[in-house]
Amino acid sequence: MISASSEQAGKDGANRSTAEGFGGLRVVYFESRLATECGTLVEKSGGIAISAPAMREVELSDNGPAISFAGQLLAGRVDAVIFLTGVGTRHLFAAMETVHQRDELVAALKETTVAVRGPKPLRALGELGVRVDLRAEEPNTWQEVLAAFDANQSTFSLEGKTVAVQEYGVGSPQLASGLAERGATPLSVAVYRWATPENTRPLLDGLREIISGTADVLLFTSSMQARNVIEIASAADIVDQLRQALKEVVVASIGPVCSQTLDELGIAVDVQPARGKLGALVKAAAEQALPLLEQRRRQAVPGPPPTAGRREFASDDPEQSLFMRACRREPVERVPVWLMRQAGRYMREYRELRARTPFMDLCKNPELSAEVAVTAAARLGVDAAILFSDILLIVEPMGLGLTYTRGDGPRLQHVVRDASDVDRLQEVDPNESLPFVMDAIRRTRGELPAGLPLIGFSGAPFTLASYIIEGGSSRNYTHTKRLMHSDRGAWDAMMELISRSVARYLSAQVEAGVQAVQLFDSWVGCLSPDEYREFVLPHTRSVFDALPPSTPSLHFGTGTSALLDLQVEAGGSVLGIDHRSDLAEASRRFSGLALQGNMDPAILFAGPEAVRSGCRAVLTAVGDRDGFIFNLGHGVLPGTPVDNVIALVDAVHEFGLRD
Ligand code: 1CP
Repeated sequence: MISASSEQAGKDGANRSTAEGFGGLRVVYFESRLATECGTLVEKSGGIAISAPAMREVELSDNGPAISFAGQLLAGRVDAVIFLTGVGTRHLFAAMETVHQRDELVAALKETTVAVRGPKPLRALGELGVRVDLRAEEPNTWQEVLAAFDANQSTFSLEGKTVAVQEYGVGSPQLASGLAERGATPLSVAVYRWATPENTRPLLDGLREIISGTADVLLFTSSMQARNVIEIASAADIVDQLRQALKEVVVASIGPVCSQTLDELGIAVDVQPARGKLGALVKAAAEQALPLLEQRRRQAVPGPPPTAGRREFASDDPEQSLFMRACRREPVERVPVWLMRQAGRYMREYRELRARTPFMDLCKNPELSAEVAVTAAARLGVDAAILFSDILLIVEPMGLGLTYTRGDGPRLQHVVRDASDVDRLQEVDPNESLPFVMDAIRRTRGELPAGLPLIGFSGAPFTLASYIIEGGSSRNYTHTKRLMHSDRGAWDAMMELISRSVARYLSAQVEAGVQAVQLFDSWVGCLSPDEYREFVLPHTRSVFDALPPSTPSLHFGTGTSALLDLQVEAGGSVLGIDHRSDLAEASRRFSGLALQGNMDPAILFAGPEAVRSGCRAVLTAVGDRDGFIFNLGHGVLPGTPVDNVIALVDAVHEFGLRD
């Protein structure tokens, strides 16, 4: 279980079949005392648990006076109740409601005489549905409370009565002795504050997740949590955004009292279990969340996605699009923008699909992968779509076996470590063994607006080799470098086989209908320039040389400041620049080439203003050069607020205009 702030690791890792329960949806829960239990239940039901405690932890025993008062009240042993403060009244109810139903308490209070000291407890009782019989005059001190009883002596005499006094903070000894003087037995009901938590950061982080659209389900386990959520959001000045965002998530409430409070606060409840128990709440939410989200999506999206009209297409010919013209270094009216990993877990639409379908199934299902690619492009309003697939699918037909596991990311069943392993590697005929990719391209192309270009892609030979040898993600690439430096023959044979497969794969994608292709050499930055020149460059070059010359080819790597010249030598008509490289310098140095990049994807976590200045900095670095495509320096990170991504695309549309 994780707190809202620290949840990060493994979110983009694919998981196995999750067709049950929450299926990977992100569930924010506000429970404090039973936070651990709640988190475990959520995770067992297939959800990603995000703890956002909305109340300070209060031991049940601290509320002994409140609980024992409730017992006496329900047993008919209390004749009158005096409520002194509004907040105390609410806290008293919150404490009593941990054991009793509000309806019972309100009914029992009807049998007593209810007095209030001033307008605040009067309002609180009004909200709770409690009738008030006596009201103290201004200035609302204990004296006016006693005076109110004195004035109504004919209808209610204090003589011999048990009078409960709700006390909050310091008690009121004068009121107690005044009651005793009139023959009553005062019963002090001390209420401890069910305060907002001392450290509100996890709660605020949780609220920000909701606002940025990265949370899917909320679990409220008490009324006070709902009040505190609104109180904290108001104090942080995010209450309006929160209210707006609450319409998009599934809200689950533990029972009728909590639901009523949510309703009073203007928060619509979607799920309420028959039994007001934590387990029942999580179970009901897990069963209903996905169908509810899907139903909402269907209602909200008649036909094309709502933002499909976010951009206009100057032409129905993708070859004439801003993106393609920028690839060819022709003049453009505006800098085009698309984002690596623009479709992924940071986007709610994707998470909903993924909750039902394992990642690999998604990649192998042309309808679904087209839906993901088209939805992402439309939602963001970008100038190019990218095929939805993964660079590693090609290793499966090489005979290596591939699975995706949550947290660990991709895993290969067999790895290549020596020459005999290399001998067993199979070259890939993409039309035969990856036909679903070609189907996905045809389908995506058919569903995209006609003028919007579609980018195909593959892993570059080195990055694929690193997975093939390491068996998954790696930190130091020790096995890879060992093979590279110890068995040149095996290394070259492997790189040649991979390169031929990649070249055929990309050419088949072009035939199937993509307008451009990108080669992802994501991990090549672990090499020195000498290593790159010696062990990688010729192979990468063989891929670019085999591609149809009229198709723009984008060559991307990360951590490549020292390798850029060599990458240019290896080929590609557009060079990708990551955020750690100096874009202005690259723009001067590679004036004969189109460039793509390079805003740091982490800036997308810093809010719309930071995003706008990050965008301007990138555009300033390239000035008015022809041949520039706005992108990030690496892919969109998991957990990125989708609104900030949209703000970035909008900013490029605004600042990227050319004369
Ligand atoms: O839903 C899930 O849990 C799966 C997460 C996921 C997604 C959405 C993976 C697993 N791959 C993808 C899609 C993907 N991968 C796309 C298409 C989406 C888009 O761009 O809009 C693309 C282009 C990739 C490319 C990719 N996969 C790269 C190169 C890009 C880069 O970031 O440098 C790499 C290195 C991969 C491997 C991979 N696949 C998936 C993960 C989590 C990883 C990275 C693991 C690692 O760190 O080694």
